[in-house]
Amino acid sequence: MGTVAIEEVTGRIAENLECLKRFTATPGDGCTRLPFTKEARDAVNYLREVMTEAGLEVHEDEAGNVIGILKGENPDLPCVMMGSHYDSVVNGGDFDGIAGVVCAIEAARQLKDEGFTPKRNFAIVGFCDEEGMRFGTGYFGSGAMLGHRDVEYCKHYKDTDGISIYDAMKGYGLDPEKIEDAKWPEGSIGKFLELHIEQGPVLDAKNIEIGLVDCIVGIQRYMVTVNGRADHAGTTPMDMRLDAVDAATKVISKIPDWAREKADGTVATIGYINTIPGGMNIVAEKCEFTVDIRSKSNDNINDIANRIRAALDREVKAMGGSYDIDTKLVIEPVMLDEGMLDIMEEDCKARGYSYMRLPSGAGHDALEIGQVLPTVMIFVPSKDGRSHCPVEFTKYSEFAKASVVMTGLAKKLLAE
Ligand code: HGY
Ligand code: MN
Ligand code: MN
Ligand code: MN
Repeated sequence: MGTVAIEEVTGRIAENLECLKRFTATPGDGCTRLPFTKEARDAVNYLREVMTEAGLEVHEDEAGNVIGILKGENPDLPCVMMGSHYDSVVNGGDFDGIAGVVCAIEAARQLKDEGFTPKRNFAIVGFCDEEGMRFGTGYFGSGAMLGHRDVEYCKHYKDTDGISIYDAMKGYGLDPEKIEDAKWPEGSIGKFLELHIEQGPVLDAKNIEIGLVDCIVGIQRYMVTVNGRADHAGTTPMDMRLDAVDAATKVISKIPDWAREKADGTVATIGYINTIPGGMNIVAEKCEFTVDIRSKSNDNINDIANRIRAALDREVKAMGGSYDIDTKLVIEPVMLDEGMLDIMEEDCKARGYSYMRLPSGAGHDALEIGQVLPTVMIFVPSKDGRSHCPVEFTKYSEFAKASVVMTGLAKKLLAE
């Protein structure tokens, strides 16, 4: 059996992704597929069907990941794993994460269609809750696979309705007490490959077809709550207030400049601000806000996090209140595997695909897995660099090109 025509690869990827667009809580307004929801369940059921049709042995683990195995001659060898996440942000795009899951299934289909029998297992994974959108965390499924998530973690983090990961998992039909069973045995995963949209402007602006990702930024995420005192907005003199918003905004307004000053791509984002009780004629008792800091330099991230703490000490003390910081995520930058990047670079040259090496400013399951295993990513262009919004777009033919290049890498690794 010969290699699969690129047109057929394009068609199969398109069919799967067009079907998956249905599984959103906000039809007509982007993809909203949060973990442990009906939309997640429907998407996983569809992925199970497609994995089964592709000849994979399918199961779901205790963390909500969906896994399809293309059996190798010697299943005891460390497997080659390829995948991405099936969850999304709110009102996000139709390709972030899920396209990497579909292209991983397509890689297995291509190898089966060629009659290729791998020496070792080829594990195709759709990860649960990479985004951290619902609970403010991130990399839940990939972290659990590595043994980095436990029952206490599941009980601690809650969504804005006060539902913990623990209770959300139970509602989804999982047993959170067994979360640690999602860990794969030491040494059972050899290498991890992830295909993903760039989510930034570089490839599209340079009209380059393939991104070979050489590093992924580190990320720190916090939920800060400034505690003041609720008072009447009309009768309370300015010098008698414990105004949580006044203190919080004095800190918030400084954070973007601290990132800009680094002048090396470091970024800091305040994505969520909320006041409690939230009345226009009530001096806010509390002001909560998220901080998302990213950089290729871990020192830069730590420096900005420390400056935030120092500013909170100063401004909140002056206001007479207090503050709490809930640490949601701390993950260091990761360098990806040069050897695997070189193999894909040679293949791009042979196929005549334009390519470039570039860093990832977005976090990915590869960021979590790359902390401990040889990992590589391949990017496809994002139209106008837009992502995490309904206009996110990549041509299916662009996915197909990256898919055949990553499948070529997988085939080499599976033949060893
Ligand atoms: O936030 C991110 O970078 C990713 O999309 N989860
Ligand atoms: Mn993603
Ligand atoms: Mn994302
Ligand atoms: Mn990501």
